[in-house]
Amino acid sequence: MPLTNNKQVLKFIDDAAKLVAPDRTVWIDGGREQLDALAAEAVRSGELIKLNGELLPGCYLHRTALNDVARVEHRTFICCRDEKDAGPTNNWMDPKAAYAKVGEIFKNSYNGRTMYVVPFSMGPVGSPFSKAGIEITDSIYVVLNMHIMTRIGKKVLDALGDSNDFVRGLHARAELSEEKRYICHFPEDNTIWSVNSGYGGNVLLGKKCFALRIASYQGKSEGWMAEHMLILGVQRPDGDVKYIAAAFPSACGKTNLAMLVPPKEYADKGYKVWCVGDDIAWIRPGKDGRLYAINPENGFFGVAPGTNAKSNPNALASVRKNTIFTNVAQNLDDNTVWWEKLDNSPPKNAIDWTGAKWDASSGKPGAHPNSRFTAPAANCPCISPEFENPQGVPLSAVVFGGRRASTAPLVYEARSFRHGVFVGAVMASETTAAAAGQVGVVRRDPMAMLPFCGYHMGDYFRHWLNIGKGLKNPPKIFNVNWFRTDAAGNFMWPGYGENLRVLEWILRRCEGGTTAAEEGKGVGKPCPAETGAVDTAIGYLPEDGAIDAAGAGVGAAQMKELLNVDAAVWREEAKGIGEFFNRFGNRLPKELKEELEELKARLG
Ligand code: SAT
Ligand code: MN
Repeated sequence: MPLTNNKQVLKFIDDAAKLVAPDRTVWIDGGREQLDALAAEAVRSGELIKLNGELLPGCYLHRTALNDVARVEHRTFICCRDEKDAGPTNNWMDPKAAYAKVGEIFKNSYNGRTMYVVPFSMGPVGSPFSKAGIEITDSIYVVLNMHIMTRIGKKVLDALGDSNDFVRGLHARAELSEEKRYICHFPEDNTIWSVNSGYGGNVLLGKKCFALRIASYQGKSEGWMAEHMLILGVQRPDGDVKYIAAAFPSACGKTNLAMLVPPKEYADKGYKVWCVGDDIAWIRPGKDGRLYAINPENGFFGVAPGTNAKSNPNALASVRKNTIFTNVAQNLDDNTVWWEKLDNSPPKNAIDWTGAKWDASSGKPGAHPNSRFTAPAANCPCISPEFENPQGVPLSAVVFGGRRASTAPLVYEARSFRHGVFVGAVMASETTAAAAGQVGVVRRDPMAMLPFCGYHMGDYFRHWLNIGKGLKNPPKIFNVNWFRTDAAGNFMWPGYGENLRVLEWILRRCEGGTTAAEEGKGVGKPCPAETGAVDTAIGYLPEDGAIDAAGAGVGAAQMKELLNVDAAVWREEAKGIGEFFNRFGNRLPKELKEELEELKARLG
């Protein structure tokens, strides 16, 4: 039974059904009974394995196909009418050609299968930030993940009413063929087509496909921003909470930072960190001239390996119930799960992510490096009381960061909002297992949006600058690098909870600092000494002792190394930035060219 009379919704479902030809159609109402029945069916078919009901109540394990373990950027397309609008950093296909080509693959692909119709909301239902979508899928795994990651069911259709403002998502597992795998976005049609994959980032269409690629396009015309950012609140001893949004590429520790546990001395003083989101932020200018952010998701799709009691106890607590694990190892002795660095005692009697009998002494990993947990946000012990706030939280700071063994110091502050856009635009990071392809190669990843911007990246930079110009009280912009290594290749900064020491400096800087009148000029001004920063060629760096590093076991000499800005290395960096900028031709905002020239001049 259809759950709505909305004519455009019904037409979308009808057209899809004609194409994929399912045996039957099931509307997902969001009720517990239906979801439990689907989980039971998936357990019977082997799609899910039910885990130990006492130790991990409501939890399941899923293994993807061996060729289907990460996002596939080379098979991801932006299908807008004019190729130029996709820009130099996206793959492009003509929409007509894409509908025809991928339509052939979808044709009759649901034969013998059920078509699930999943109405979902990105953002709290009824929030002015929120947007509706409908995902059609033939996978129960997708339905159950969408239930955790978004708000689903009839309430979404009720809120949508007769409106045509919803994103149309169509997904089919088909044959899981790599050669015929396509993740296509039609921003001008509010449409996403994903075929031949069953992996999260390719098939949970509310996530990267909608909440970043389509939403970034919507935000450009509607005056808001969709960003690959975590959102966290730092509560200080006086009880005041300040919010930070931070962009890092996939698998660079966004979930860990978002759920940070303060070091003991900070906790004792009364510091606390609240998680609003770990991956995506939708950001709008508020009436007071500040930026406000919501997390459009309702759960966490986090990387499992490396998650442990030290790196992220809050994530561990979040995955103890009602969680779906993907591609981790299964401990057969107690029917629980395990992944690398969870602890030092891998199970003796286990099955690895490929489904084979596994012994840690083989040297092979038990869990795939991009194995994941899908956990409800409500499970997180530090979930922010503002998580459901339909108006979002006001941002004091925006942080960009990458994984770089050298070059980028532990932290620096942009000289103005305009300079901050430059700092985000030239971000670079080493690639990770979150996407198919080589790992550990440094690439430019502007604002961590390289794989997620649904339109021309030059226009995206322009949009950032425009948003900034309209703000009376813009957030300050920073860059961090937790991943700098010494000559022996060891990380120099301890990371995890100790990162609060850096966030604390960032927030102190947000209290002093520039005024709105100075914004947009792109020129540095001497930064007030009482706020603890020194003016350098690349931006403001913490002055000696401004960050309490000793408490983290980092001595003065090491801190000096962590904050070192090597002019020769940066002159090389500036060359690389120039080459990168050349790719955008005349769609690169002139302000960013000016920023590069000013950086070069400061470097000498
Ligand atoms: O695979 S996802 O795109 O969902 C997660 C990520 O890569 O950031
Ligand atoms: Mn991500």
